[in-house]
Amino acid sequence: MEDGKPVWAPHPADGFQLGTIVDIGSDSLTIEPLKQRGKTFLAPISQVFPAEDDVNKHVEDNCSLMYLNEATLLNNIRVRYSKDKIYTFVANILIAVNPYYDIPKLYSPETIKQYQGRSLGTLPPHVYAIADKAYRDMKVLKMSQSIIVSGESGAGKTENTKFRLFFLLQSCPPGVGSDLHFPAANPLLEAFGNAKTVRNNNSSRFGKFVEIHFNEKNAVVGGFVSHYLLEKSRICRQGPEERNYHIFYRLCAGAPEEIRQKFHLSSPNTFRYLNRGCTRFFASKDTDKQIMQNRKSPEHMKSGPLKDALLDDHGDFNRICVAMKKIGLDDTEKLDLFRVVAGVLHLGNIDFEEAGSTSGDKVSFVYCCEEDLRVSLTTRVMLTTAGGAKGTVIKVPLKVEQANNARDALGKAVYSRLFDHVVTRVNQCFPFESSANFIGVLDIAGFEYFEHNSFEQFCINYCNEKLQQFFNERILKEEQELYQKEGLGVNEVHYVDNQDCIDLVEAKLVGILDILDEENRLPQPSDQHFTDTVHSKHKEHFRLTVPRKSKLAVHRNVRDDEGFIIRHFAGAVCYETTKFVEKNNDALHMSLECLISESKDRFIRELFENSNNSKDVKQKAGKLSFISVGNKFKVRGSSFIRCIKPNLKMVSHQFEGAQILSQLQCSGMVSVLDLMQGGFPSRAAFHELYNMYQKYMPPKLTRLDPRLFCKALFKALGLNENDYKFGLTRVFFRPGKFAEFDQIMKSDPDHLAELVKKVNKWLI
Ligand code: AOV
Ligand code: MG
Repeated sequence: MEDGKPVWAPHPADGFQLGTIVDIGSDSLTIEPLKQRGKTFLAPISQVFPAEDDVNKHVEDNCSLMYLNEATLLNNIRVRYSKDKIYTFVANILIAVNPYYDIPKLYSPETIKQYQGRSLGTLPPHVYAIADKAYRDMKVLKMSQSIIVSGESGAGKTENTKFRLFFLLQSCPPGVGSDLHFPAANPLLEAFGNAKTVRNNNSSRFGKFVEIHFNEKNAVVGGFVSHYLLEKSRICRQGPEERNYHIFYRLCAGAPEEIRQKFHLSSPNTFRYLNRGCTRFFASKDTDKQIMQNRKSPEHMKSGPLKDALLDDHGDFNRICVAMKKIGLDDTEKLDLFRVVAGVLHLGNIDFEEAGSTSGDKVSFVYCCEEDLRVSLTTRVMLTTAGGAKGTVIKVPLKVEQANNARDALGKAVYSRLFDHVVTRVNQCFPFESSANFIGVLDIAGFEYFEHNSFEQFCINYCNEKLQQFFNERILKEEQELYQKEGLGVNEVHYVDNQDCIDLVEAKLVGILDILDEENRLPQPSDQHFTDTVHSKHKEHFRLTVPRKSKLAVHRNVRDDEGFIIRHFAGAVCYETTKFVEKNNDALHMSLECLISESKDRFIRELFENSNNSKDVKQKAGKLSFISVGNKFKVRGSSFIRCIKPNLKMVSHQFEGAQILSQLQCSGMVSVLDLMQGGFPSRAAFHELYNMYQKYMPPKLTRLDPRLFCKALFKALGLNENDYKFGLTRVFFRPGKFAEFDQIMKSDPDHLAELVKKVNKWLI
């Protein structure tokens, strides 16, 4: 960094600010901000970065900047965002900022046409460019492809996924699958698997991997959706200002009168499973009893159903009915789904503390007779071995809290089976012929870090840790391998391997997941014992620490070590382990299992029959299915999209630099930049350069083969030999140098004539 030249220095709100260095200390710099002359502040050396000469300039591929660092990347994205250019490349990785409004024509059919069959980099960055590259790579390499999208909640993963699928379906030659009902399947999956959260009004609470299958002729022949890790805790309880899955409210708001009567539907605020996310009336410390009383207060009754101003539950109900019809669900199947949804709501209203509750009879229309349900929820069947009389059945009464838990476990089990069924049903509507290859699109919840983090965040962050590893392997390792293959003689590329963090979670026996499963098998499992075991098995683990008192105990009245901190690739997260055991254990106790298998409702029985009955398999289903999806996307060619949320308010035209910067850091982009800055981020194949420039060059030069052509051209131009390197098949450029070269070659005709003269002179 030169004296007097502007640099990027940390800024609390904007991420970075321009300034100049006025003094240099041993590990910090004194900076004078450009906007506040005369004032200075200290900044750690490691957080001050060189700025480009023109900070208002933006580039489509961030690698064509001279200085590749987090500050110039943030600035490039900022300038582009202000001009509605939400997509930016960093080499082959696409960064997508959520605009929070519809940018005119950005996704129009004309735009689709433009991007079909065009090489990456020839048109401005776009999600269509990534989709087209996947399709072309599949065709040329005859290999399945995956597109992996990540980013935090509300960053635009799901929207971008829809655009990509749409592009692919529009772009390939017509096959049996060209009328694939993906567009209709989406609203259905979202109705059952998405919910309003504080971060996103339409947050996907499950991960999905969508495959589009192609035949030898590259025509679409089928599709398949896999899902995993549906957030089950939401079914019974939601955080402040959050909602349960959309379908519950839509059914309450939009169902026609006959369905309302048949399923005893009323306004959402009369159901325990729906009314606890609303903090207007209930403080989170309220007990169940208080909540029930408040619910009957005149103030609450007046307010009407729990309605969100931004969500049109009534209209959305009609839209899912249309979608159901499109994918071929008949009226009976539709009613089956609605009946179970209503059943879950009524189940939630069963009270154990108040005698004479009337909700049991309503739930019985789905499950079984009221008496059986009551008995099964309040007692537990156990087999005794007392006195050698093996197999005597006794009924043990449950405490109120245990009965509440049994009720909630049943609600979660039923709803998650219902969701499995919806996905299966959606898959049945896709045609499926034998396919040659597929393009898979992975959309999972991004890294999450809240004030309080529980089992859900633990699972999501573990998935992201695995994705990050894959990203490292693909981007960083492959880069290194390419340098080697091309004989560039570049030093080893450094990156932080996160295998140790993954092992901490998934290793056999000693991994956190196995310790948790083991805890569940104990006669009296407890969160505290589980936490202690985790700490005792990993005393000196680099990735694991005991939270300090200040972190946990202050907020909740818990022992100061009830939890653990994991040092993830994207930062340390403190998990509170209260309820880990319960959340991991979705198994129903035996009497509920029996009850369900004898349900008088055919559909309910089927939901449970179809699943594997082995308890262990059931328990692990969520995790296993992720691991299998993990293997699916791993073996193929892949592209990455990093989605960015511009602000927490979820509004357009607002760029909150500091929190965007932290997303870039979390997504591993900063290590990519480090790699690029030290390496050769831009590259072009010899034959491409030859094709591009031969028409301007004298015949003597164009008679050379592409490699020699390039060598001669570079020499003739007098390019600095430190700025590029010749590999076996392509030339590699230092950051910013390809852009310079391109600038020279694209200059005006007069200049070009000069250039040709230069080349000619050199040739002689
Ligand atoms: P997510 O999938 O990344 O969050 P979404 O894709 O649901 O986020 O996007 C959130 C909202 O942002 C959408 O409902 C749109 O209103 C808006 N949005 C996103 N992308 C665009 C775009 N390209 N153009 C216009 N609006 C957009 V989560 O599933 O919560 O992790 O769990
Ligand atoms: Mg989503």
